[in-house]
Amino acid sequence: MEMTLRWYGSKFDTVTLSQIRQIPGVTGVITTLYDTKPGEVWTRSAIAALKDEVAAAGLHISGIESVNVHDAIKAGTPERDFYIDNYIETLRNLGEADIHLVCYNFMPVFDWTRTELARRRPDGSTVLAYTQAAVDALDPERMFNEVSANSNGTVMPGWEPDRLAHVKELFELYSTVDSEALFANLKYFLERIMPVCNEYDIKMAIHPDDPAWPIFGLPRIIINKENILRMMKMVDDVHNGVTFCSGSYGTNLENDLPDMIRSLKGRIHFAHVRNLKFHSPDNFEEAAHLSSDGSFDMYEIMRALYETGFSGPIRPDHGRMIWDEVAMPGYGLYDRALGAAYLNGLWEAIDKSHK
Ligand code: DNO
Repeated sequence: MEMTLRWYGSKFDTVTLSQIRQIPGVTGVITTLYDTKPGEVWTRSAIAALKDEVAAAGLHISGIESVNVHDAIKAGTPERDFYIDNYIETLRNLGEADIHLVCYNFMPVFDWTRTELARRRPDGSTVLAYTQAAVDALDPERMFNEVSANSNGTVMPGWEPDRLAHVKELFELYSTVDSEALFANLKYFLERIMPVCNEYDIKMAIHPDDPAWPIFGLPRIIINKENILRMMKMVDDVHNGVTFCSGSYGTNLENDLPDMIRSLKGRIHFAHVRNLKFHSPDNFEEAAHLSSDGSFDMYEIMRALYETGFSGPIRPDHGRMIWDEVAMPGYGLYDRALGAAYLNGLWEAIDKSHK
């Protein structure tokens, strides 16, 4: 595996490349062209500039998170072929730039969803948290407003203000899309992009839906072992793979995370590893990465990745806000750096115990 950190680009991130360079064991970044909209083609010159900037800091691009999928593709509207052609062109341009990993998601309307961006924990840190009761009490528009108002002046991925303007239309777009239709639209998309992925050896890594169940009446399909195996089989190509995100699949306590990792052997191309602390099955918060701080056995998660021969990039995921840092919720420097060090420690111990 390669330890990496997510970086949103110098215009958007409070964390700098030179800070990332000093986290022990971190050699790459997972990045994006954050100001491109879903459906826009990523130009070769923009990709080259991003690559050069990262290289100048002594790091490299380990993968892209995300090339976002336009809602026309997810909803399967007549315009989808136009947007898929654009997506293919972006993939080709990334492949030409020697970039071989793309994380994306297939969640209708919303990306990941939390109901609190700064829940205080006993140690004084603040974390992202979720309660189903809060989602049930909110309408999506208010949710967008609250997220924008509480993101410390940053733009949260998936909660870009210009999406708010269209939230009603977006809901309308999906009014006839149930989970079977969403599966079919995903299959259509994957079948069309697989040739370019094969040509350039680009591994597509779908991110799970977070939380791993339908919200606001919208279908969600990348939620459990059964569905993800169905997806792997429906387009059975190694380039159709997975971002294994412990914090997203882990929102549903019925998901046995190490077992899921083992059953996806060879198809996990990217891993987000973080811990959650549950108060009840529908009230949880994002803990420090350590097993002892949350509800998951992080050693078993790392061991399953190790023993299935996982060789892709891994990144610590949402961190707590600690030491008075002001940053995008979940994406400060300090706690993610602690997370990277902890995950590297687990990996070293697992590696040595296997030798
Ligand atoms: C949240 C992230 C997600 C993820 C997308 C992938 O912190 O893990 O926003 O990047 O779902 O497209």
